[in-house]
Amino acid sequence: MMKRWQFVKRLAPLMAMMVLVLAACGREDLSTLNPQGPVAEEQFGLMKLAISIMLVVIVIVFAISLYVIIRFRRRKGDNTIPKQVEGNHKLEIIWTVIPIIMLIILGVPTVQSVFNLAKDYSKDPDAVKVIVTSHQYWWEFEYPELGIKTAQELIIPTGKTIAIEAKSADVLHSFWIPSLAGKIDTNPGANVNKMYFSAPKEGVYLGKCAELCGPSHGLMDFKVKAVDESSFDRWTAAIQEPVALPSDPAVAEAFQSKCLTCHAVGDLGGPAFPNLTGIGSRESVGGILVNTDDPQYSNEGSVYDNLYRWIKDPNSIKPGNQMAGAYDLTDQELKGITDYLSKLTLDYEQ
Ligand code: HEC
Ligand SMILES: [Cu+2]
Repeated sequence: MMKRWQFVKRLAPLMAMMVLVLAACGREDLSTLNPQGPVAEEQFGLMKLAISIMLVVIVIVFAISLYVIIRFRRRKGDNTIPKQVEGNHKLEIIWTVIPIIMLIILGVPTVQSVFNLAKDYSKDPDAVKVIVTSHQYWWEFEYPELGIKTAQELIIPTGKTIAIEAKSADVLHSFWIPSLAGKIDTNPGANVNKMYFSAPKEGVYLGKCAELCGPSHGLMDFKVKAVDESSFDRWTAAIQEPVALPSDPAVAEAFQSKCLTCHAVGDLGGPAFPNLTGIGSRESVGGILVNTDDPQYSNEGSVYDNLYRWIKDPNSIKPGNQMAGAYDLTDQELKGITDYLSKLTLDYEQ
């Protein structure tokens, strides 16, 4: 008996560590257990139901086992063989019927939710439509009705239904915002997957690629930023404004010939790569370097620092990304472009 307690004691630190590790995941809101919108709440409800049913089963089975083990244990000096029993109709019916009832209790709401969450809002005039295209290793967000294309940060108005149509530009990825909605695969080719969600509360929600897609799969983060409707309207207007080139002609030249060959800012440049309009006021650079001056986040820095790190050596941040090695910058060009981009902000929040 003593030994067993020591075993539990030894296990305790490990358990405590696991609690800490699991709690640390919660900091970034990468948890389905902290739903922030109706879709995630519905999914969480199903999880709770399934876990409750399993808990009831576990408790009853363990209680019966314990009772039997103790009550009918072999006592000292008792060498008789107990009565052998084979088959019991009553018991067999009970342990067949109870699981069937449990499966019905679990199955009916599950099927209901499956249909509920498969609703198609892509033709709903009140919904905000977004075409999501995944790339190795970034996310493109197009608002077809507003004529806007942006990247890495999905700005949405609170309370509105967001109708997502998702596809991939290269390999299979999966679009997942744990605290707002379940995930859907983004497929290469013509196959478009749909889902919807909404965020009643303003805030920044972390999104992830949930399908192993290459060496930087684990870094393929994005943000969903929910703002009130008037801020959203200001954002949609601001992001469509023309943008001026860097004022220093040498920096402007470098930016045009080395960056705008791929990227767009305002009405300049190409549409195929992440649109950098407003990059200075985004929550992150590359979806993964969080812009903050809070020393609590050790791996992150100010917008300027993050842009500098990224532009200087994108491969060191996201190995194998498509920008790596595409250009050479002098120190002066690097600083000039970083400074320019860090001030390329959109003023839409109150
Ligand atoms: C060959 C095309 C290409 C060129 C040239 C290029 N980039 Fe990029 N850039 C990309 C791609 C692709 C990404 C997305 C990488 C990822 O996250 O996987 C990116 C991402 C970025 C990001 C992060 C975007 C975001 O939404 O957070 C910044 C900032 C950036 N590039 C700046 C620059 C600058 C400055 C230059 C010029 C010095 C440049 N890029 C040149 C293709 C290019
Ligand atoms: Cu991916």
